[in-house]
Amino acid sequence: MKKSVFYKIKRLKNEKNALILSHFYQRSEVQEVADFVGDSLELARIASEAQEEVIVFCGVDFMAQTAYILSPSKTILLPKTDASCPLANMISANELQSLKQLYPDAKVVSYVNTTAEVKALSDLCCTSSNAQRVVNSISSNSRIIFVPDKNLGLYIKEKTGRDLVLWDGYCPIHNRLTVEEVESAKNRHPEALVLAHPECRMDVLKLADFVGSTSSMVNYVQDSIFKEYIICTESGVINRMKKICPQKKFYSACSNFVCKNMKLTSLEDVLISLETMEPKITISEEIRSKAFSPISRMMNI
Ligand code: CIZ
Repeated sequence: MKKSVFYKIKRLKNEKNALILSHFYQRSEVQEVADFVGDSLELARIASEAQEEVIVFCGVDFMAQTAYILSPSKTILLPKTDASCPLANMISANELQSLKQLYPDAKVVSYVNTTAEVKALSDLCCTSSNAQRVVNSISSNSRIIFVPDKNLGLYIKEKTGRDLVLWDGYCPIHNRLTVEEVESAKNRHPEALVLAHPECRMDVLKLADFVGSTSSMVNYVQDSIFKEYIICTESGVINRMKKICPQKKFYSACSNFVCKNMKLTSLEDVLISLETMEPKITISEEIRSKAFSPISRMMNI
């Protein structure tokens, strides 16, 4: 940990009345300097309820955009503008528009990992922790377009029995985890429970003892009496688990379970962002207000 940078950030944060939010997948030192560490929705909620007018969002672009959509009067800083989510970029607004034309009566549920423009064309948003509830909230007569993650979509399809129209999007990091890798981790750690994120492929999910979002995995390890876990999601979340359960053991399901976009933000970037009050997230009011509706509908479910 670069101590001088860390303390400069803490000082500047107070001077500028800023709040630092970090996603679970960020570098450990960035999680350490943050006021809150969480999933994208928890962080967007914290941002909207915060007294501070400046939010430094350490995550990827769609997360900072979600915070802006909920709190447009605040200054939302994303220290690295090139920190983007490959999954969110797998469907464009034009592609969703074309899909909607094929199924004009369908309701559109878009995963929170989407651009503001895609959210603006959606009826409801969902996260990996509430996708099942969101889908179940839609009348059983309605067809549902679910974008962009096909793995999460297949999992929700199985859980709800609903006939979802899926898109061929995926998180390249979760999607590349194989059954062989999980089985090899299980052989090395026979006492460990397997916790998997629903962005993993179905054959991997079948091997899991628990499937859930990052926050639900963190809550699970905190509440469970088991001592060892194989974690099938981006390895950054293991920092958090070790911090809250230092007596338990956590193993990444494979050797390089790392999202390079999530690891782009360094402590120096956080400091520069606080010094310059840049780069700021902005979204046109037309798109922001349209994107607000599906997020707020989700929050009311
Ligand atoms: O919504 C999030 O924060 C993501 C990307 C994953 C999760 O499961 O929390």
